[in-house]
Amino acid sequence: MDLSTYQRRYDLFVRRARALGLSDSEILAIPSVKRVVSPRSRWKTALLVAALVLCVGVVIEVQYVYHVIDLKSTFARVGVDISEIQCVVDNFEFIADMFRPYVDCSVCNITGIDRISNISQREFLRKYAYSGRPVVITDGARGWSALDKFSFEFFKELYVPDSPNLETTDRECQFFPYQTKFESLGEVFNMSEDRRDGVVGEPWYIGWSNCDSSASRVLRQHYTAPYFLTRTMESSKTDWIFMGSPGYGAHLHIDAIDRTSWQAQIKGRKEWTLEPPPECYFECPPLHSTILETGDIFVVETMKWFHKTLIVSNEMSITIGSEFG
Ligand SMILES: O=C(O)CCC(=O)C(=O)O
Repeated sequence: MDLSTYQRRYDLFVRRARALGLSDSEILAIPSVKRVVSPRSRWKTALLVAALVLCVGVVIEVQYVYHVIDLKSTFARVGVDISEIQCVVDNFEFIADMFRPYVDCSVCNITGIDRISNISQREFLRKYAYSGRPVVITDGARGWSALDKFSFEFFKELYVPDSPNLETTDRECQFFPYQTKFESLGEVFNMSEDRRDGVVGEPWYIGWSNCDSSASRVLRQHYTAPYFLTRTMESSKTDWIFMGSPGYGAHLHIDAIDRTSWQAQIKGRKEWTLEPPPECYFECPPLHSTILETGDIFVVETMKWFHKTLIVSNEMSITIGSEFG
């Protein structure tokens, strides 16, 4: 049927309705007439659904931020352990952020990042280990041969061709390309010397967790667990390495881990900026920052503080780190 046929039938319907004594407003109130006179277009319906979804999302997020709901225990009550599905969502940082545990906003009392040296294990334990208070230990890497030995070439030679670290398919071997196009550590080590040294191409920044046990043995010959950690706090056996060229670093993020991180600056200088988590925005100072010099160790709870980094030296930055708890 074409449009004019519809129009004729509609006019006929209206005439008959009037003849039956219905007023125009009564005719317009008939549902089928309403649909013809002001049809709700599809995009309006889609917009309505989108607005509804957005509102529900905002309400959940606000309730979460203000500690009204705890997604972890809410899911636990219906028998779902969300830490088990965490790996599925790890790459979706926004979702991972929603599943992180609450942060106790007592970190808002922290007014800056201390720089200290020669701290005893007892004092470290008392003041920094589990307090959420970030600290730089300026003699943290004292006596480590890593300071002389570690370089791009050192790591390139460390991993033999069939090392699981050179591929990204092994789940244990995490590789963070940040904003580069590298797909594996193997590709990083294949870059040209000019790209490596920042003579050509874009700056680069990558990180990886060592999952090669023979490489781990070699690495640990050049550094130990930091002197201020007690044996019971013992560092995890996973080493994290971050490396990159000047002017680049990690974007702002928060980690889905449950242990405190330490990171030693082995080469170059890197600025760390910390932001409180959103649930503490209104109570906390907006941010803290510090520059790690070669030989410094930074201790920070990266699951409490949003953090980003920037290499501020003219030379490449290399850091190595792990976790304790
Ligand atoms: O060292 C960096 O640049 C980033 C480290 C980091 O983001 C982390 O340990 O979570």
